Amino acid sequence: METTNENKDLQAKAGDYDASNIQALEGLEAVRKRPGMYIGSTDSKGLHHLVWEVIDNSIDEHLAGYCDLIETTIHTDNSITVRDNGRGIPTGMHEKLQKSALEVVLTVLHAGGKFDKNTYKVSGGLHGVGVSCVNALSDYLRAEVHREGKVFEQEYSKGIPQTTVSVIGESGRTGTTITFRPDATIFEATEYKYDILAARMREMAFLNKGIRMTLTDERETGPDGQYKTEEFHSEGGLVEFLEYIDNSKHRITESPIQVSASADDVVVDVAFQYNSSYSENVYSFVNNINTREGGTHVNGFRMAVTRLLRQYGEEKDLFKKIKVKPSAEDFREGLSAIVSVKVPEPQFKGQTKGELGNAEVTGIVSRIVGEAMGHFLEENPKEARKIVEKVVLAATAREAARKAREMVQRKNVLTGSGLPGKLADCSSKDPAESELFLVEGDSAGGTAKQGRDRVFQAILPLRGKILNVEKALEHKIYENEEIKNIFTALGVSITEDENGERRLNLEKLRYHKIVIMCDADVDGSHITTLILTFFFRYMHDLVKQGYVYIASPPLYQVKGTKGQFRYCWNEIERKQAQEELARGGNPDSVKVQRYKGLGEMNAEQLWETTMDPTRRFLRLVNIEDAREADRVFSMLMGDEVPPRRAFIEANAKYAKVDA
Ligand code: 0RA
Repeated sequence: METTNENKDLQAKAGDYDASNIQALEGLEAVRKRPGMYIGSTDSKGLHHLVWEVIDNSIDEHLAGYCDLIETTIHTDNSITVRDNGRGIPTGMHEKLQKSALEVVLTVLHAGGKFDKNTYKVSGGLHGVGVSCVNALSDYLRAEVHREGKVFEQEYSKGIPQTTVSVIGESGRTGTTITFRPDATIFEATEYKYDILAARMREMAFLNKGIRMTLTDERETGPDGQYKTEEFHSEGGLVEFLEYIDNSKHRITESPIQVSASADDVVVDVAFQYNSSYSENVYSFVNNINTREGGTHVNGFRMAVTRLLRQYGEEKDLFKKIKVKPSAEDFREGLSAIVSVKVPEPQFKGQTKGELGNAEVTGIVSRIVGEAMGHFLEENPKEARKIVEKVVLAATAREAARKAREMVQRKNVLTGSGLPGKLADCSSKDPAESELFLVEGDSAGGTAKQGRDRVFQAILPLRGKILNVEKALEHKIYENEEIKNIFTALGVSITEDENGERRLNLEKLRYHKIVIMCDADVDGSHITTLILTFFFRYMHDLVKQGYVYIASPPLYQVKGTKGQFRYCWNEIERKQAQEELARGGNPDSVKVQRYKGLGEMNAEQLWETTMDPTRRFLRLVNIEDAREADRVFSMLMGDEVPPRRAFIEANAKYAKVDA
């Protein structure tokens, strides 16, 4: 047979095609072999990451001005559908690779980014690896594209095409729909958590104003027979975000200070305000990703605020009342802010890559925020004065707190060992194996003392409501008996450097597990929230380093007729135990005891259910839990009534179950 030039061409292309297929397969094989390298982990976090990977692409379409709706559905088998109304993934022939662009996007690592002009992609971070990773890690994936009047479809399994790209109909709209089911042989966790998806979508809606995101859970049907569903949408953007996080706080300025500007390809969006609380609350983002540890953008923001306020206060001679110079920290008390930047090539630092490293960003943010702050102070002299008065108050309180702290610390030296009288210490002196239980109430404290293993478990009973940290001034906190006991029992102290920055000194920490043990009822959970709030505000590093835990006492004891019994931690276990213990007998003879408080258990029961390391459940508290406790707490205890009422009403049904 004769070989024409045309045929040669085709053969050459077929050769390229094979080669590109092999490359794509090798790429996706690498993702399956080392998924952690691409999506961080294969636990619940990695599982949820797959959803963000897909949604990020739809958000990119929004940023490019083509998409205003992203609908996400969790199906009963924990597969996910993300549907957007963007341009649709291109379906034409990719010249070089000789296959549909759709297939390229779905099989070639990082291919998504090569196509579009959007420069605000995340590199170095975990997002931005591309839909192809999701494809590789799914045992089923289907892509449907509406584009150029047609509907295209292709199906995959573990990244391998099961069909070619085919036209299955006509369409009058554009958009992409991706359905995927994570491969259960790769992920340890396969269950999607509604709350995790909802929280991040709420955040994305605030950060990308105008986008409409919906979340539907087909695993849950309401009383009306409809699936559980929610819509996230914000026209106000960062200002609304700020209102959401500061919801229960009493703000001292009329409306937030806001700035959106860009310089040198860095886009800066900031909203901030002062409230009457004592803590700083800065949420920061780079390319829509939360930078939990801040970084150069946050530094630039803080520098600008401090610089402008200091200048203003000095010019107007407003600091004359205080003996000490206001420290940087004094300018941050009661400051709430959202700092969001878009950076073309972000460098992430730190162990969790949660900190922006790009040095050039500090100056850019500082300049932009400084300018906006300058205008604000000039145009709003009344508000400016209120903010500076707050700084003066902070500096005064810091001075009083330092004196109070020194008193406490000096006293400890005078009383010898300095350990609180109420502490039942353990005999071990090795912090790594020692545990401190903070127990609500003297009576439960007594039971815990009898039940514990005294070699490595110490007990510190705390009386009732310790102290309302929200309202108390800092020096009052150090004067509070229970708080002082916690400090001295733990062996930690707070020191202040020459700039007025406070540090928690953990060198003499006496226990590496600090366990909060409260009743399993509404009061107990309030006290847990209160203690967590205290830790969040005053012992941040303790939480950050993973030393703080919450004990989980059982909710029920189910007793059979022959003396057999089971402890249960939830409703499912209770039902199971009731069925099992009744087996063959009369279900009514099975007795259920609801433990309302720790006091209803004897020492032995408390040991076997809640304290024995081989049988107990301890929940490690992370900084997000503590931050949420702080938020809930300011809502419950703060001075704004309406949000508190709304919260209590919304949670009334839970309160009843617990009561
Ligand atoms: C490559 C190029 C273009 C868009 C996309 C990919 C795209 C990917 C996803 C993933 C989920 N939804 C998506 N929407 C779009 C640009 C398209 C063009 O230039 O018309």
